[in-house]
Amino acid sequence: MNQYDDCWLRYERVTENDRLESYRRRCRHAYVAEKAPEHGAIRDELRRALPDLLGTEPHFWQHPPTTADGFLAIGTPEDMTMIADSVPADDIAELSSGGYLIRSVTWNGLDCLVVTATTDRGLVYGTFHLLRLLNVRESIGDLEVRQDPAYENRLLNQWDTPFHRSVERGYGGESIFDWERLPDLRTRYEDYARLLASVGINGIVLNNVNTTKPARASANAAFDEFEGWQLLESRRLEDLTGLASVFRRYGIRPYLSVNFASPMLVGDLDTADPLDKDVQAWWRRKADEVYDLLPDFGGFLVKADSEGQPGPYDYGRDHVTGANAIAQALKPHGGRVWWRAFVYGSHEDRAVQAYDTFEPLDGDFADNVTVQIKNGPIDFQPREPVSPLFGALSETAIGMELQITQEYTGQGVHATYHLPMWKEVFEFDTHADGAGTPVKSLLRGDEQGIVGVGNVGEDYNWTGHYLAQANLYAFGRAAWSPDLSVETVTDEWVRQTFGADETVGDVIKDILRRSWEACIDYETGGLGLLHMMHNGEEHLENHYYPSPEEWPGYHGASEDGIGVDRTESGSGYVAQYPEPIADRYGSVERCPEELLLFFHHLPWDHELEDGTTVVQRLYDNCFAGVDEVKRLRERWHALEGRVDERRHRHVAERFDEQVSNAQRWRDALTAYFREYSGIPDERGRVRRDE
Ligand code: GCW
Repeated sequence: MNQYDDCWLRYERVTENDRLESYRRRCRHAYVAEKAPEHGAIRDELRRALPDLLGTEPHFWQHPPTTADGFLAIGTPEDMTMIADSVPADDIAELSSGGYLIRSVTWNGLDCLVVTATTDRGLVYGTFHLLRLLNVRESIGDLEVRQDPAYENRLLNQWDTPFHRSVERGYGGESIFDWERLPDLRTRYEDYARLLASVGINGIVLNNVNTTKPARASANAAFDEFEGWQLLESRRLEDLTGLASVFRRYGIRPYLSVNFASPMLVGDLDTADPLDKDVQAWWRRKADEVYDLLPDFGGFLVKADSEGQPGPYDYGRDHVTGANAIAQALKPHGGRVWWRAFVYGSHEDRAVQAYDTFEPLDGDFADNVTVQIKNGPIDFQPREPVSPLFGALSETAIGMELQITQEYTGQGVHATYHLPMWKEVFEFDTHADGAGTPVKSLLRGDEQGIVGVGNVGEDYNWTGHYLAQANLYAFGRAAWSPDLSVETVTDEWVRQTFGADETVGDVIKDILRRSWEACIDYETGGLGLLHMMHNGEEHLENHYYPSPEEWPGYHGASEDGIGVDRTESGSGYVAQYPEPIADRYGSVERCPEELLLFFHHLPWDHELEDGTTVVQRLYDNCFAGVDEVKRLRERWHALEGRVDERRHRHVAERFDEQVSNAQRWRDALTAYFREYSGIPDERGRVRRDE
């Protein structure tokens, strides 16, 4: 990675003298365990970071140094007696797997720093945490950091399409995985593993959940021949071993998306019926083979009976039967099936489907099945209510799927920061266990966790847009600790990525903080409308441009009003929530304004709380969104000369495109609302579409 494109892992020379001196005293000499692959990764990271930060090569000692000023010691107490001697066993014993402790200690009269954990992976996280502290110039003279991840599973889902180098909904360029050349490795794999481990991600699903060509016409011709299921073939699995070992050094376990019909596609059976004994035996043999090659394999991710992917319905079976047939094969190896709840069905209102399908199955899934649920009931829209499945599946392990990539939020062009949205989701009170049961409290435990659909690709800056790197960073940090505030995470990212200049930091934080609401305003009008996107033929147009006329079912515009009635008189979706949520959303008066038209179909001139009509608010919000983006662009422009030219120009150009696209959204939406409602904008800004 070069200095512009190493995202937040930039190690710039410490110029503040007192800091430099104290960092050198404790970190120039290092005593690091040497037993596990993770220890090698730790040493490599120190070798990269310390010369850049401190201006001197680290000296690695084979035994605890006695002549140095002080030193950095990294290992478990079992690895090194120096650590066992300097940190009381009880302090370490309580750490969870993945947790770590960083402590300033005095040892043999020397000022030392200890990074310790109960697992090697914890040491990796602790090392990156320490480097983060150095990167943002924190004092380390009196450190006492204790961290345990909130969730056991913090997974990245790559929607990379093997053998075609493309990434479904990826806007950062082609897939970084060069499947044809495996087992050959690229240094980019290691850099990617470093980025992921530095924010605590511990598993990666290497391929797209769409493992066969969807039955519906694909929006991108390049997807038309993909055959992701082939990764389960023996020769392909063998090719994966080297790639897996790169990730293993960073504590990241490999996973694969598999096709439900694999026994027929990969094997030579003539059925994939989950109740068929040969099918079950086939899955067992395949799982044995996978674990033989990849001992730390995490499990299979399955998209079944959704968007053309095969599934148990093909055999008249339900999702439990389908998932459990695969889970039994992974069970002896400690592997897990991640079974997606993103399904369609007979319901006219798509929002109803996931709950309607999965809630009746609660309690029947095998204990090594995790049901993976998107944050909202539709599909990663700029804003949706939280899926009612959170809280409804009390007897089922669940995972929450978030989208890091900006499929519906401006793709690789718009600056749209997802953390504020995720934070809202984490904090949403499901009332599952009475008041005070936020989503974030429902995902703990060994079987559960957080999943993010990734946003990296071959682009030199990884994510297509420099500011989109923040979404990847924030995902990892939020999956590690959903309690961290938006302010804290954003501040960490900005300081590491753009340095210590406070003006720069403040502006970028402000841009990020405001970007999501701005996007909601110009892409939806902000009252809970969604999916007014163009489903264009061109890959990069798909879900990018406005096209409210294309999917009227999603927003319900008609001459008499707008919005979708999801109350009892409509699709009944609101009843999937427990009280008092159902009551709140079901009432026009009490429903929060930002979701009003998601739940209610209302007359265009319906008056909102402050007396403004629905249509006027939609107009106003669309205009406000554009005005906001223009302001954010100005703020960025003012950083010229304070941010390096390369990144400044890149983001400035993106902002120009974003402003013009936001205007296009505004004009298309407001003209559409004007046309249907017949009500002019009070402020005379909206023209009728001729
Ligand atoms: O929203 C849709 C996306 C598809 C995606 C699907 C899913 C991977 O537009 O590209 O397919 O969701 O989540 O399975």
